[in-house]
Amino acid sequence: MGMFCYQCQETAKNSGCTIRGVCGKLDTTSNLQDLLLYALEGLAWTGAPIADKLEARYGVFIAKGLFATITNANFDEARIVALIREGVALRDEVGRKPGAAKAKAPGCATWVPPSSDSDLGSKAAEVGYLAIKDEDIRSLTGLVIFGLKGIAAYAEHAAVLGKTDPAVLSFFFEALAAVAEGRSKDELVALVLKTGGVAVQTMALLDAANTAAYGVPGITKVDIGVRKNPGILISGHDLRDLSDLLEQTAGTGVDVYTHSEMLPAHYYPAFKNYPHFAGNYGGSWWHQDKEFDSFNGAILMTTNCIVPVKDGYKNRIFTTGMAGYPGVAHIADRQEGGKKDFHAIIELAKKLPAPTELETGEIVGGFAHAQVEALADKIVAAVKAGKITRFVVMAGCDGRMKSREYFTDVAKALPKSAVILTAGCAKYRYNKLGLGDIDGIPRVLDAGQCNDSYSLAVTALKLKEIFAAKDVNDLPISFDIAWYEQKAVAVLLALLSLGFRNIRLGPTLPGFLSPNVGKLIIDTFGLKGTTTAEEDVAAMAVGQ
Ligand code: SF4
Ligand code: SF3
Repeated sequence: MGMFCYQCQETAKNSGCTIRGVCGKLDTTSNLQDLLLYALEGLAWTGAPIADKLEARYGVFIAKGLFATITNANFDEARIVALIREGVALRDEVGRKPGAAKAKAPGCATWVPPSSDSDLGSKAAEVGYLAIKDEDIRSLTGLVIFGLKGIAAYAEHAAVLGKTDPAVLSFFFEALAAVAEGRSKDELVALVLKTGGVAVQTMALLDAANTAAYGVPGITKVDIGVRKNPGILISGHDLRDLSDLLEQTAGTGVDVYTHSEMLPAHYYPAFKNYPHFAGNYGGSWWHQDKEFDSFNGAILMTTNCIVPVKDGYKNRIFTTGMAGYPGVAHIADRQEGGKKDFHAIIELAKKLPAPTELETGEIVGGFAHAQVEALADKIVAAVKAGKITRFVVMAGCDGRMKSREYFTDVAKALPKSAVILTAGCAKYRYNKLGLGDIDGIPRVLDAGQCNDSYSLAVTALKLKEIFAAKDVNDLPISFDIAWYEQKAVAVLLALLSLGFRNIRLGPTLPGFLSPNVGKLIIDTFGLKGTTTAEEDVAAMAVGQ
């Protein structure tokens, strides 16, 4: 049948997956995801003229729909089909009022889906990225859409905690309506920049939502060993799911462990009150095929990254929220104001053996902006004394490619006077190396999940203030970012919009950047690809 997807760093030959995703996504699933995007564009175009008057649920639905198409979030075609049909129904419910806009309705605004689900996929070839013939327009459109997907994930997490920002929700309508109508290169460049600004706003919203709900993260030691009780391993980014699960597992004899992107949950005061919140098990997302096996207990995926599920744990893994995988039990959404019902996973966990030990020891994290500010005096003194000579922001994602060993090599090769600021699952490339501390300040400061890259930007801006620097780029800060999926695209656009320049991005530059668009970004923002650890560490030492 064929497909085309080039949204992530592992895309085939850094140009596009065309037969089956490197991530395991089938061509049929990929095409349905393209069609979901088309349905969301239809809803966005129809609602755009009245976006600021629409109930928040329409914008939140767009966020959910976009979130479902993020790399490694949802492989379940039945769920994608249901979202397509709901998107079209919401579009028709909103209805564009006559005279609301002079523009001719694009196809997505009038498309009537066939009644049979099996006929849906064939439409995809007409609406996928390759339908845009000009490669620069396609590239810029991709940048907007992929950035928007990342924003959508963060907006959805905030919405789950009861926080929405009308400006962010309106932007989903504005941006997708623009994509539906088609724009010139210049207009798309402006839209890309605006997407970065909205990404900042959304991460700030989520930061506020998380801290309002669960407190301000602080320095925390997290156990990486195991206990003797049966356990549930929770992964992904959704803190409210964790909160409900911790509450419902209390006193059941089942411990709760985090995996991958859920590790930073340990830094929040609200979760420290649970004695059965045992620690973190294993590493980043792509190790799950082996680590879920040896965990022995039940597993809960709240968001991406889920990878093709192995038989060894197929019967003890559950998805919830926007995550999905065919044949895997899915835990339904909570009712308004209620809690999710984790009864089934808890009952299963009780019958399963305790986890097999992978390692012992502790890792330290919790350096979100408030905690770093609390340490500001110490940090400033270390900088003034020449004990800290450089901060290297190494936030982002992890991934399977061998070339990502680069990030471990950089961490090892940096001078002992360099402090690494991190967030996201990229941290697993160096957070267990034992890189030591500088006057009690750990050399790896983990701010949290990928969305907490916002915290790193706030920290950098705070340092600018403290050192009375004219430009944030005059500070001794270098950026060496690992990217993989579309949240990292949102984070990158956010950093560019905040004025950070000369960012290194690896292990490859995005395959969706056409030569012209790539050159534009390189020339305008000084973006560069990673080379070798030795070369890049030497360049960063002299501020390049
Ligand atoms: Fe390929 Fe990445 Fe798309 Fe998966 S998400 S199909 S690996 S480009
Ligand atoms: Fe990771 Fe999937 Fe990007 Fe949230 S868990 S950073 S890849």
